[in-house]
Amino acid sequence: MLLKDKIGAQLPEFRERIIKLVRESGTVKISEVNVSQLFGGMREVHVVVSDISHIDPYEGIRLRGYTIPEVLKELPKCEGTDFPLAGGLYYLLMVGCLPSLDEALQVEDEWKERGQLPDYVIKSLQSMPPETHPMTMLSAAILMLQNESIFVRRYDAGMQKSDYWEAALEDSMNLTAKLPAIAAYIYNLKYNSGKLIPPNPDLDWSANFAHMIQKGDDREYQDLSRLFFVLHSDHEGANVSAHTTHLVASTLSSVYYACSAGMNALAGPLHGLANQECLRWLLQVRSCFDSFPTHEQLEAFAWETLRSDKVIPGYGHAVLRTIDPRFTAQLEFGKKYMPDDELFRLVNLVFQVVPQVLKQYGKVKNPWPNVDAINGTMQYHYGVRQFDFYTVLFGLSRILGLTAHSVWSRAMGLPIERPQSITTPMIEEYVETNHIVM
Ligand code: CMX
Repeated sequence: MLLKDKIGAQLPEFRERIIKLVRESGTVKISEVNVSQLFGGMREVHVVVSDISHIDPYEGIRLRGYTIPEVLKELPKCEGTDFPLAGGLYYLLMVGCLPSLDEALQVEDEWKERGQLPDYVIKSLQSMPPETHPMTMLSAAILMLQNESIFVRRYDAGMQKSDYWEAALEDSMNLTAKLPAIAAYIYNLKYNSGKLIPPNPDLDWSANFAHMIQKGDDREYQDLSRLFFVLHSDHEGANVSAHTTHLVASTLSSVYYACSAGMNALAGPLHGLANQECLRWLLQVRSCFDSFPTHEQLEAFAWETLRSDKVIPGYGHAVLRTIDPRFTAQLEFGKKYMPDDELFRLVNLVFQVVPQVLKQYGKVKNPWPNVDAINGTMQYHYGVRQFDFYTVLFGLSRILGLTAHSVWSRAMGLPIERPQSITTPMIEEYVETNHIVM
């Protein structure tokens, strides 16, 4: 397999670098933690190593060193579209450098060979109550695939530690190959014909998802899928879903167990679910006014939201301190393909108004839009209007990053993660005995 060969070729030198770092500089301090950070969600504490991506607060995400505009420009595309192949993106995340078109297509072909869904997954999804949240279905489907784990089989047969990453890669390829069909089937079961639509072998991973939810004829929606899946693929290694996945996989649970856990984290309203909350908020704004709101009306509505002790979804970020470039990329798409769409115009107006309101509000560290401020609007325009499904789209994309982190964690031989907790009296005592003014 191409990815196996490419990763394998880097490993001897990479492992040497880590051994040298730990041997020669093992006691050098990288990060410290203070009392506010302990009670404040460990913001800015470096807790995990990952080379897949990194967020610069003022520039946004870099995937293997490339900014979002660079990734969109440089990754290979298939004929007839300006948007990258997910196979090329996966190569970039896994291998660390840009692939050729041929290499990107090899990953796509590998996915096609591994995409078949086991019958028991289909039947289990069918048996779930119709009101089940689609994220529950996604997480459950991934968990069920654990049954297929090559890692588990090889581990039980006595696999050596230095080979763990290869088995994790096999599982990752199988899981990522199957996930578009799973996500599409969840969509069809809940909101469409209920049909299991087979993938079209002539289409790439992203466009195939569009095809399997019966939007394959819409070239613009195919392109939006290609864009969306690149933009949401990774957001460094310590966000909640990535860190959850990493933590679970550090016990040598398989990629399936770990990614299912990661999806459960993504399902929270402060993380991936903000997607659906944001569109709900925009629709509330629209329904509140007889005609398109003015600047002043929207400003008053935003204040109303804040006064009722709610957050304005799609704005703010734990790490970013600038406009999310993933928001900007979709804004550009919207300007080109849906400039007159009413919700899209509303997204633009909110973008003009809300940052100023949040700045006046005072306590928000980042008043700028994150990617969720626009995601739902794009989908809504093309008729994917079931907003509880939006986090599944996010999860389908994020699986690329989660699995890349997992493979590399095993390749680096990282141990089980086990930080330590501390009690409140212990902190009080520590502060007291060190005569630190509280
Ligand atoms: N509207 C209102 N208040 C907000 C806010 C927003 N959009 N963003 C932050 N705040 C508030 C916080 O709730 C916090 O209030 P308290 O001190 O009363 O608890 C205060 O401002 C400071 O928060 P912060 O340090 O700026 O932000 P956090 O790192 O604590 O939280 C995030 C980050 C994303 C959870 C927060 O900005 C938020 O809730 N935004 C809206 C939901 C959203 O868009 N989530 C998607 C994020 C993308 C992702 O990671 O998936």
